[in-house]
Amino acid sequence: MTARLLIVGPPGSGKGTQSTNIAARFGIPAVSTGDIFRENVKQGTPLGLEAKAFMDKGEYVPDEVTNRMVRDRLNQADAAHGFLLDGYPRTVNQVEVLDALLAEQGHSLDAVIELTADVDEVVARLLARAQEQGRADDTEEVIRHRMNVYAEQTAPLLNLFSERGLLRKVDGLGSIDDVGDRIANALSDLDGSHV
Ligand code: B4P
Repeated sequence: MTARLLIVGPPGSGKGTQSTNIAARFGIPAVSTGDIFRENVKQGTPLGLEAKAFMDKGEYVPDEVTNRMVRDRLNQADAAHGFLLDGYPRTVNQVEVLDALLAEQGHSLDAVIELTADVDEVVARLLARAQEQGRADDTEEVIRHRMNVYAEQTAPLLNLFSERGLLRKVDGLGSIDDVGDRIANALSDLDGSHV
């Protein structure tokens, strides 16, 4: 199946958690910019060294670096028939770069999933993750900063996707399975299935 999808939502709303299932259903790769950065940090690559300082503070990695990385990833063979982008685009500049890349390929987006969740719930989730995984950006202070960065730089993009008729808003509160079912319903016209 061909599908070009985005999943957008505040930190901790469940983007990464839901992405694998959605991507498997459509037979497309889930591309998480956060995961690619973390893998590079782990391997100690130049990209990882550059990204780490921003990530640890809860800041966005500069657009130029992020855009280059996504362009390379989407030009790989497994993304030729579609992709689910998790955590990209997050800024106006990133939207412009993605638009240009898709236009070059003669493609366009099919849908943008917006996962909603209130601040207290996502902070609680991320603090729970901090206990399990010890991510450097999961301290309460950095989490609250990431929420502010999201509100300032990424939330405004949702209007833009709404104006384009692409936005599918999904309640991210509840069990992981319930949220997964809601997403499946929201996308059912794209693959003809119903939950
Ligand atoms: P990300 O990796 O995207 O981190 P995130 O926003 O916190 O979301 P994540 O996917 O990890 O969490 P999820 O909501 O699934 O970004 C990290 C950093 O990378 C950014 O701060 C930035 O520095 C950099 N970066 C990434 N993309 C960038 C870009 N485009 N431009 C610039 N910089 C960029 O889940 C969170 C937790 O909630 C999990 O523990 C999960 O188990 C739990 N959870 C999920 N659903 C739940 C549910 N229904 N109930 C209970 N718990 C749930």
